[in-house]
Formats: sequence, structure tokens, C-alpha cells
Amino acid sequence: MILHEKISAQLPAWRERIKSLAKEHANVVVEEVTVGQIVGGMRDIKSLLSDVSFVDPAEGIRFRGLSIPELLKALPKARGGKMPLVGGLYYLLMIGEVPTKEQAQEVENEWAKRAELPDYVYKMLKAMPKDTHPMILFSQAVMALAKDSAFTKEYHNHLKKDASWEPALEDSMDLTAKLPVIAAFIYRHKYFGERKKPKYNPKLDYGANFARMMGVSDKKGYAELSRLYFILHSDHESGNVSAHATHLVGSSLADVYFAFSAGLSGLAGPLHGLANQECLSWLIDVKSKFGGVPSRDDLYKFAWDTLNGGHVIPGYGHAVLRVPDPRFTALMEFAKKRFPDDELVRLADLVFDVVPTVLKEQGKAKDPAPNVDAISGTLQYYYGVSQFNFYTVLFGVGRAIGVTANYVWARALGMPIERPKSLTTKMLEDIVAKAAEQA
Ligand code: NMX
Ligand code: MLT
Repeated sequence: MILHEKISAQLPAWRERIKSLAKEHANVVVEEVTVGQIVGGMRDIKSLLSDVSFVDPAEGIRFRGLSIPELLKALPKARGGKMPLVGGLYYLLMIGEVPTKEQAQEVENEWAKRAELPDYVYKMLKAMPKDTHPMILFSQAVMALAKDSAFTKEYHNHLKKDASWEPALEDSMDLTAKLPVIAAFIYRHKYFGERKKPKYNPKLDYGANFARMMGVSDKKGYAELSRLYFILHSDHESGNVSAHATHLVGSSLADVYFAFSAGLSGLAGPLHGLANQECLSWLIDVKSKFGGVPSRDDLYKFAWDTLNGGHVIPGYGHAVLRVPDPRFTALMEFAKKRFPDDELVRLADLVFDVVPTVLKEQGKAKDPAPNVDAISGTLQYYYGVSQFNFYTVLFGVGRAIGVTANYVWARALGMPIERPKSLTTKMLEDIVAKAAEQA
């Protein structure tokens, strides 16, 4: 398999780099950790290693060094579309080089071979109560697949540490191949009562398959959105909850199914991936309260009412970014090019104009700008995917692309089990008292 060959070729030199850092430079200080960071959710503590992506606060994400506009330009495009092949992104994230069209297609072909879902997963999903949240179903399905993990099987068969990335890659290819099928089945079954298995067509790419299996009416348009959506949601460096949870659990040598289902559990939180569902629901509330797009003044007041009611404004703020999220910009551009007159797009644009002012006036949020969730649901809604609570599943399909690339490289580089040190409140107070004495 192409990804296997390319990773094998890079490994000896990369392992030497890590070995040199660990052995010769282990005592070089990166930076200090403050009390504020410890009580403040470990914000900005530089303590994770990932070459897959990096988030610059003033610029946003770079995937293997490429900004979003650069990435969208450089990656090979899907047949009949303007958006890149998702398989090309997986190649880039795994290998660190922009693939040729043939290389991207090889990844797509691998996915097509591995997309079939075992029968027990369908049975399990069908057996769940109708009102189960789709993120529960999604995470359950991922976890169930651990039964067939190549990694776990080989681990119990004396897997050598140096070779552990190989079954990790096999599992990651299998998992990412199956996710669109799982997601589409959950969608068709939960909201439309369909019981038949979605069919993955090997002649179509990942995005086009997803659009067909979802059964939306504008398949071409939705295939383009799906490609863009999965690419943009794939990774956001390693410290966000879903990426970090996946990495942490993977560091115990749990297989990628267990590790990613932990990531999905984190994604299901309203401050993380669930914000896209909350955000669209907030926009729809605005629309129904005012019977359409409100005036600037009415929206300003509504936003303040949300804050005064003790709620956050979903889709705004970020732990790292200090500028509008370039993923928001890319999705907004997509919408404005294709359906600029859509009422929700106009509303999301007005919110972009008003909410940062309100958040700045309130003075709490460090980043008053929109993040990706401020617009992602609006685009789904346009294509008829109007069931808000499904949106985090879509985020999850995309997120797997980045976090599994990280998982494979973590095994390839022999990264150890993660185990930071904790302190008690009293210990922190003592540190503070000592610092005051010395000042
Ligand atoms: N609306 C109201 N208050 C906010 C918002 C917001 N959108 N963003 C931050 N704040 C508040 C925050 O609750 C905190 O208040 P307090 O001191 O009372 O606890 C204060 O501002 C400082 O928070 P920050 O340091 O700016 O943000 P933090 O890094 O802690 O959290 C988020 C980042 C993204 C969790 C936060 O901005 C938020 O809750 N946003 C809304 C939910 C959201 O859009 N989440 C999606 C994240 C992106 N994703 O794709 O997953
Ligand atoms: C993400 O995509 O994971 C979010 O923007 C959250 C983050 O980066 O912290």
C-alpha cells in the first residue's frame, strides 16, 4: 500500500531525529509553566509533538505547512469538481508531501476496498432506541469495530514495538474507509427509518460516495461540500480535546478504534464539536424570533440576551486562535459563491458583523471572532441535512483523517505512554507563597 511504502522510507531518518532530541537535548528548556496555566486548562503549555498540523493564533491552521488556501489549490481535485480529493489530504497528512492525482487516487482505491461494514455493526445500530443521540451511535459503531483490530490481534501475537505502526496503519485505513458508511447509515436509519445498507461505489471518491449514501437531492453540490468539510475538520493541531483524547488513549497502546472513540466522546461536548449543532439552533432561534434576518440592532440585543442568560454564543471564541478561523472563511466563501441569497447564510454573515462587537464589549472572551462552527451547520442545512444533532457526526468523520495520521506516526516514532504530573491545591499555594517571599 502506498502509505506504507512512503512511511517506511521516511522512518529511519525521522527516528534518528527523535532519538537525538530525546538523548542529546532532553534537558533543553522549552518554556516555563505558570500557575495560571495549571488552573486554566493547560492553555498554551507547549507539550505535544505533532508534525501533521499546527495552529498559529494569528493565522490559523497549517496542514503539513500549508495554509487552507494553499492546500485547496495544491491538492488534486475530484473528477468533475473544484474541491480536492479527501484521499489526497490523507496522503498529505500521513506523508507530508502533496500527492499526485494518481497517489491521491490510490488512497481512494484503498478506502473503496475497505468500506464494507460488518453485519454486527448494523444489527447493533438498529437495536438502539430511536431517541439515541447520533454521536452515541457513531462512537458505539467505532468501538464495536475494535473487535477486528489488526493492531490488537498482532499485539497479542508478540508485535515488535518498531513494527507496531504497520497494523496501526491497517486499522486506520479500515476505520477511515468505514466512517462515511457508518455516518450515512445512522443518518438514513435514524431520521428516515431506512434499514438497507449503504453501498460504497468504488468508481466514486470519498466525498461523492458520502453524498450518494446520505441521499441528499443535490448530490454534486453536496459531494463538493463534503470534500471541503472533511478536509477542513480533519485536524487542528494536537491539543484540542478530540485530537488529544485520541492521542492520549492511543499512547496506552489501545487500538485506533478505542482511541478514536475516546476522541469522539470529547467531540460530543458542547464546548467542542457539539457547538456546530448549538450554533445552528441559535441561528434558527434568531430567525424564528424575528421572522427572518433581523436588523443589526435586534441581533445585537438578542446576542446580549444570550450572554445575560448565562450562555455562551456558540461558534465564537477559541482557545488558540485570535483571528477569524480560516476554516470559517473557507466555508463562508463556498456558501457565498454558491448560494449567497440563502437566508441563513445572510444571517450567519450578519452575526459575524455583530457578535464580535458584543463579545468585545462584554470583555471576557479572549477571541471574539468566529470559529468553524459558526457556519458549518448553515451549509449542511442548505443541502437539506437539517437534523442539527447529526452535525457532530460529520465533524467526527473529518476529524478521523487527522487524528489517525497522528496515531500512526505516534506508534511509528515509538512515543511513550502519556503521563503528566499533578499537584495538589496546597502545593500550588506553597509555590505561590515561596515565590512571594523571594520577590
Ligand atoms: N460566548 C460567551 N462567552 C465566551 C465565549 C462565547 N462564545 N467564548 C469565551 N467566552 C468566555 C468564557 O466562557 C470564559 O468565561 P469565564 O471566565 O466566565 O469562564 C471567558 O470568556 C474566557 O474564555 P477564553 O479564554 O476566551 O476561552 P477558552 O479558551 O476558555 O474557551 C471556547 C474556548 C471555544 C471553549 C470558548 O470560546 C467557547 O465556549 N465558545 C463557544 C463554544 C464554541 O464555539 N465551541 C467550539 C470550539 C471550536 N470547535 O470547533 O470545537
Ligand atoms: C478544533 O477544530 O478542534 C477546534 O477548533 C478546537 C480547538 O482547536 O481547540
